[in-house]
Amino acid sequence: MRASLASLIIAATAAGLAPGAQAQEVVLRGVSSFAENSFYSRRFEKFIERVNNEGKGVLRIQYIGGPKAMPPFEVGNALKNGVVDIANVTGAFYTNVMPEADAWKLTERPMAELRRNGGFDYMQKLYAEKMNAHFLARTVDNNPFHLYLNKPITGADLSGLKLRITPVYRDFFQAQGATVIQTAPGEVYTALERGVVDGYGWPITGILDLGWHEKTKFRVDPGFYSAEVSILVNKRKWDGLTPEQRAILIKAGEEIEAAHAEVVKENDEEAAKQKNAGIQVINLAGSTGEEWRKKAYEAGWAGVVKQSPEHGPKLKEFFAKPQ
Ligand code: 173
Repeated sequence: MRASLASLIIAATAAGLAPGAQAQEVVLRGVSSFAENSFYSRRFEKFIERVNNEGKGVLRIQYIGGPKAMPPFEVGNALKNGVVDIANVTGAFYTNVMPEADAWKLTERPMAELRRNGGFDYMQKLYAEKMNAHFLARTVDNNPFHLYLNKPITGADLSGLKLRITPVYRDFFQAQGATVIQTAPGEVYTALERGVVDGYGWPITGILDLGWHEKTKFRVDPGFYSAEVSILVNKRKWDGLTPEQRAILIKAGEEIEAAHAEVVKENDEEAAKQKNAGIQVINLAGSTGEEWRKKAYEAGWAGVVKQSPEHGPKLKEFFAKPQ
């Protein structure tokens, strides 16, 4: 009796591991580093819906939630260590794990081109080596960052201003003379309300979702860089998926990247909403504006190369606009 029970267990285990056996539904635990149902989570949330529809019985994403579930700057480590399996996160939030990830903000070529020119593959290798991660898809591109202020400026000089930053803006704003303090997005509203900061960096979209328009007087134009938010999968988990399971994720990811052009329309809609909310534009026109953008890229790349002397220059070759 005892022996036959043991042999049954062995047989059942072998069947479970045998190639070609019906795989069990895999559940991936997912988090977003942005507030649930806000602009920077919405594409990921649609992606989850799509995956869960197409993956019935094969693959499912269990959405744990946004920053209430996990602080944004901890998402990178949590993904690396397998505390979560899939994450919607921007490179600036995990420079502690992989400093090079912040370079995505400097891409001046579409992802489709980077996937052809070797730039994407170069990064994918770094994700595997440094972060135990598989880069699935970029959810946001074509989406410039701006400086938002409560005190007016007349030129590119930011000295005397205290600004909220993440690694995205640090090198640029400091080069222009600002004092900077890093906070997660969740702390921006209170920092503005209490006058702890005179302004902040943020992309063109999402301010109204977060209520920040109530505490914001000015937006500085032109914008600079291109916001990057992407879906990453823990590499061990990814490697353990069947081809069928991976195909579901790949397809849903490809659909997102194929729709990057749509972001431009959303940028324009959001600028109109900001205007209606009373946010005034400080337009650094003509050569001042050109200089502003030029300095942003110079300071940005200098920062990336300083953080990663080995990979920074290579990434610039792939990502920057051809000279
Ligand atoms: O400002 C930020 O918190 C930030 O770095 C960011 C990056 C991408 C999208 C939105 C915000």
